[in-house]
Amino acid sequence: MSDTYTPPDVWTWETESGGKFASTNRPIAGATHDKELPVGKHPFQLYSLATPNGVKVTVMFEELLAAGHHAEYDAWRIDIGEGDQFGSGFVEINPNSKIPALMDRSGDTPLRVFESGSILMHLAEKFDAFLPQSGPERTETLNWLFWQMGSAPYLGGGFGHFYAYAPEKWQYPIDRFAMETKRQLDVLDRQLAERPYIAGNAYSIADMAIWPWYGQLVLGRLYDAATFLDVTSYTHVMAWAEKIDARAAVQRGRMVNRSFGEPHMQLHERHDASDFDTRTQDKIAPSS
Ligand SMILES: N[C@@H](CCC(=O)N[C@@H](CS)C(=O)NCC(=O)O)C(=O)O
Repeated sequence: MSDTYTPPDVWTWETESGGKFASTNRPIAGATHDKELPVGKHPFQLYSLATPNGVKVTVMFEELLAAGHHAEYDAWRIDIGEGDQFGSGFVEINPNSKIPALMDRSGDTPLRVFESGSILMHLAEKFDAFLPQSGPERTETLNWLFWQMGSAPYLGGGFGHFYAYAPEKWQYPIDRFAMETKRQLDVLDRQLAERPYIAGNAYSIADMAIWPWYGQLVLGRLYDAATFLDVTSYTHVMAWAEKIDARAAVQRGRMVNRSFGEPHMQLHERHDASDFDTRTQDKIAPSS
């Protein structure tokens, strides 16, 4: 990394920084173009993409449905590579222009919910599921939910960015964020050595928040970094990740709003439970 850069007195936005996603990065908030969002027939309208933050919420919906709750939802795909998150309709729901964003239309007045942790809490409280109503178990679940919200940016925006997406490999940031990512994995490993799920004996929104990042990391699905980070040494995280991965609702949740990977795993939009059988990309756009 060059050691000759001297920051100017005032930073100005002059050039693209390079690297993946550079073309959509901007130093200003707000909409770049007018675009209304579609609205489907169900009480919950989700606007998202199958990144780890998006998967948290689609897993929650599929878990709620699997548990018998009336949590039917329409899931619309927001292509963040194309800048859909800067459309006027999306920005009205999430002024931070990031997926996932939810419109809860189940009440008299539509309610916007953004930030994946806020969405998980909102749904958990609405359906009284995957989050104890009170007591130490509730506090512990929220401890880990908020741990994830604060920690994952070091994994994604820090380690993932410099290891996989930056235009060049620079040792300083990779070392810094690999160290922090491994420390976080060790935090989880020690926690999971003592209990089956993150917050105790019950599967909860804390697992749903943490698994898409740290579970998928140790399963080798994030940044192709499993060997580099020696993930198999975190044996309790590995066992927990595999256990969660085997859940049918998790397998369905991973497919929703997904537009990469194997065609049979991609369900671009989800409007009905039957879509998993009939509307995956291998079925609606079979390669010839
Ligand atoms: N703290 C937010 C983070 C959401 C987030 O970073 N979403 C990313 C995809 S994983 C995104 O929409 N990026 C688009 C952009 O930065 O323009 C949450 O948990 O909901």
